[in-house]
Amino acid sequence: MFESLQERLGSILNGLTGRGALSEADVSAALREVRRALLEADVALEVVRSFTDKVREKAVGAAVLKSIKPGQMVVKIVHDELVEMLGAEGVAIDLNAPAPVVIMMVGLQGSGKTTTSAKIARRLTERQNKKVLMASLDTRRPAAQEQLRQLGEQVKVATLPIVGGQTPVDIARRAVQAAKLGGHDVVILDTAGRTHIDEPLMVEMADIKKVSSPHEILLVA
Ligand SMILES: Nc1nc2c(ncn2[C@@H]2O[C@H](COP(=O)(O)OP(=O)(O)OP(=O)(O)O)[C@@H](O)[C@H]2O)c(=O)[nH]1
Ligand SMILES: [Mg+2]
Repeated sequence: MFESLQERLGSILNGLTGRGALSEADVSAALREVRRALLEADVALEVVRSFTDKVREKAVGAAVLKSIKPGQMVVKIVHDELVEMLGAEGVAIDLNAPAPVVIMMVGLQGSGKTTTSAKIARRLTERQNKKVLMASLDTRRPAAQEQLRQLGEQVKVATLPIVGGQTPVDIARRAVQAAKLGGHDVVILDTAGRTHIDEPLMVEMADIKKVSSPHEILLVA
């Protein structure tokens, strides 16, 4: 989103050169594009409003550094504010619990849960020397479990053997059991996504949570 925004802002603001400070009109033109880009990215209207208000406050009258164009200055302010809004400081995954520590991955369809599971598994394995087991609880999308198995192979992290006909709750239970038996430090449960929040999904999530007692539940967005 930020890249497309940068392009759009670039095109409207390229014309503005050689001024000492950002004027109200410069900033307003840029903020129209920012608002549009955020709305297109499905950001809630209220959030968009408060975000653009904050950027306006910082940008109007801001001195433009000699070496850059006013458009680039607005982009920088927008970037800094986005970082601030999304959280400037990273928070480490909390593994401070008896092994196996269960991490449950949740999120809408296609948000990157499976990919992120593998990335986290690799990181924990390589940097924190943890023995990790990943399990796909996605019994709906064809080949979802196979997708995680292949990613596991790529990052050299164990995956729970695939058994046909099991429910997500069955698989969650089996994963925790296997991790206990196998002496794993961490189990990552990759759940199925949906296009929207629906009742069966929420019930399934609650049941998975009940049987696996995750120490961390990570929303992938
Ligand atoms: N550019 C980019 N693409 C990503 C990232 N993470 C995942 N993807 C891609 O996004 C697509 C969906 O990723 P998955 O990890 O399968 O997403 P998912 O949430 O598990 O999807 P479902 O299980 O179908 O709900 C794949 O084509 C990934 O390669 C990322 O960080 N950056
Ligand atoms: Mg997936």
